[in-house]
Amino acid sequence: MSTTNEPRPATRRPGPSRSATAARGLLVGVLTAGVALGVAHLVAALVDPAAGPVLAVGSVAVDLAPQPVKAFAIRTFGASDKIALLAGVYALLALSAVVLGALAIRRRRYGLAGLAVFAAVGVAAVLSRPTATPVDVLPVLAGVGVGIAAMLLLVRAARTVTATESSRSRLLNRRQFLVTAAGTALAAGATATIGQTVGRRSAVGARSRAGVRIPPPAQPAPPLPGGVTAGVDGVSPFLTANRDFYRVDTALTVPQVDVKTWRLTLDGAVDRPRTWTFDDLLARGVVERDITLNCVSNEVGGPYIGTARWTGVPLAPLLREAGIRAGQNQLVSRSVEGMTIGTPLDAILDGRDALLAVAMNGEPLPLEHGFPVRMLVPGLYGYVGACKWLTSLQVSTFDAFDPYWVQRGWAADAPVKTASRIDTPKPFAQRRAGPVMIAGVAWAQRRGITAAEVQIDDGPWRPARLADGPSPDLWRQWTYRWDATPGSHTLRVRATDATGATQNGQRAAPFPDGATGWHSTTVTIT
Ligand SMILES: Nc1nc2c(c(=O)[nH]1)N[C@H]1C(S)=C(S)[C@@H](COP(=O)(O)O)O[C@H]1N2
Ligand SMILES: [Mo]
Repeated sequence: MSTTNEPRPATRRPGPSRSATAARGLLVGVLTAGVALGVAHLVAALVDPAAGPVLAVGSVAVDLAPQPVKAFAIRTFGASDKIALLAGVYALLALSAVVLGALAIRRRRYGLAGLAVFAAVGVAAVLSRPTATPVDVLPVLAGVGVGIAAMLLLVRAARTVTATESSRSRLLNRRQFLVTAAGTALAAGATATIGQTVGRRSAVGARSRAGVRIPPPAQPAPPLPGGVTAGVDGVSPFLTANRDFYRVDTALTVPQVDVKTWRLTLDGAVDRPRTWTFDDLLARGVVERDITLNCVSNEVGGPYIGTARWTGVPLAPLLREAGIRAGQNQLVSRSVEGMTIGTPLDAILDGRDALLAVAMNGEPLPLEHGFPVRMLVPGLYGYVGACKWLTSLQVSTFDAFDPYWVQRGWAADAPVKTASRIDTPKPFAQRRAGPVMIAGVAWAQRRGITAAEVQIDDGPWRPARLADGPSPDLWRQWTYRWDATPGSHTLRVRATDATGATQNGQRAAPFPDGATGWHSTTVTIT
C-alpha cells in the first residue's frame, strides 16, 4: 500500500518484470559472494594465507582428485595446473553465487541456507588441511558473517523496489538498491585488494631467504668437464637454471618459512631423537653435488627433469648418529604444509649423496623449490626422495606408514627408470636435406648411461655420440649426425645403462612407477 499522497496510477502497475527480479537476484548473489570472499581473503592474509577458503577448497580438490584426473591436469596444463584448478574453483563459485542470489531474492531463508552450505564447505575444507589449526576457520566465518549482513541488506533493498507502487518512491528505492549494491561491490574490491597487499607483505619466506648466507662447501663439487656439453644448439643446458627448473608439488601457495623459527626434527624408531635449527644444520658443514632430479609423472619425452648444483648436509651420518633401531626400512619426511614422502632407508645409507639441500646453483633454495631445506636422494623420483619445505624426519617402516602418493596408488619404491629424450629437432620441425644434428639427453641416475642409439624411420639403430658423463647421478647429452633425405621422417632414441639394460620400447604411462617407451619425433626434410 502506498503511503504517499501522490496520485495513484490509473491502473495497478504490475510488479517488476521477471527479468528485473532475475537481474537483482544475480547481483545479490554475486555481490554477497564477492564481499564474503574479499573479507575471507583479507582475514586469511592476516591469519594464515593457506586458510583462504578458495585455496583450501582447491587443495582438497588436489588431494581428492582421482589419479586419471591428476594425470590429465599435469599433462594438459603442465606447470599451469594450479592456475587451471583455481580458475575452476572460481567458476564453480560464480555459478553457486548466481544460484544463491536467485534463491535469496525469492526467500531470504533459502539464501541464508545457501550461505550456511558455503560456510560448511569452507570450514570442512580448511580443517581438512594436514596443517590446520583452529584459527584457520576465522577467514571463512568472517567472510560468511559479512556475507550474511550484505545479503540481508541487498535483499531488503531489492524487495523494497518490488513492493513499491508509486513511481517516485520506486525511483528512490531503485536508487537505494543500486547504492547498496555499489557499496557492497566497493567493500568486496577493497577487502580483496587490501588482503592481496597484506598477503604480499607477509611473504616472510622471501625476506628470510634474502638474509640467509650459505657457508662455502667443505667438499666443493668437482668442476664439470667441458665435454659434458655436446655443443649442439637446442639441447637442454647441462645445468638447469633455477628459474627454468621444473616445479611439481601440491602446494597452491608457496609455503613461507622463516629460518629463525624453522626446526628440523628427527624421531621415530631412533635411540636419540634430535631437533636442529637452520644454523645447527649448517654448522655440520655442507658439500656440493651435481645431481639430476626428475618426476615420476614425466611422460616419455616430457619436461619434468633438470640438473642443478646442490649444496647440502649429508643425510646418512645424521641418521647413523641418531641410532636407527633394528627392523626399520622407511624414512618418512614431512613438509611444513603437510606433504609426506617415504624413502627406503637403504637408499639413503648405501653411500650415495643423499642430502638435506640448502642451496641450488649457488643460491639459497628458491621458495618454489623448498626453502629453506629439502631432501634429495639421487636415483629416486622426486615423490619418494625429494621432500621440499622439509620440517621432520621419522624413521619407520613401509608397513607402518603410507605416505601421500602411496596412499594414492603410486609405488612405494620408485627408482628412476632409464630414459632418453630428443631435444632437437623439435617435433614437426622442417629442415633442409643434408647433415642434421639430432641431439638430446639420457639419464639413469645411480647406474649411469653407457650408450644412446638413434633410429630413423624403420632403419637400424645406430650409435649416437655420448658427451662426458662425470657421475652416474647426472644426465648425459648425446648427438647423432644424420644425413637427412627429403620427406617426412620419424626419429627415435633409446639408451642403455651401465647394467647393460637397454630401454624397452613398450609404452607405459607414468602411473604407478614411471613411464617407459622410446621418445620419437617427426620432422619434415625439404
Ligand atoms: N613438500 C613437497 N615436496 C615435494 C612435492 C610436494 O608436492 N610437496 N613434490 C615432489 C615431487 S613429485 C617432485 S618430482 C619434486 C619436484 O621438485 P621441484 O619442484 O623442485 O622440481 O618435489 C617433491 N617434493
Ligand atoms: Mo614428481
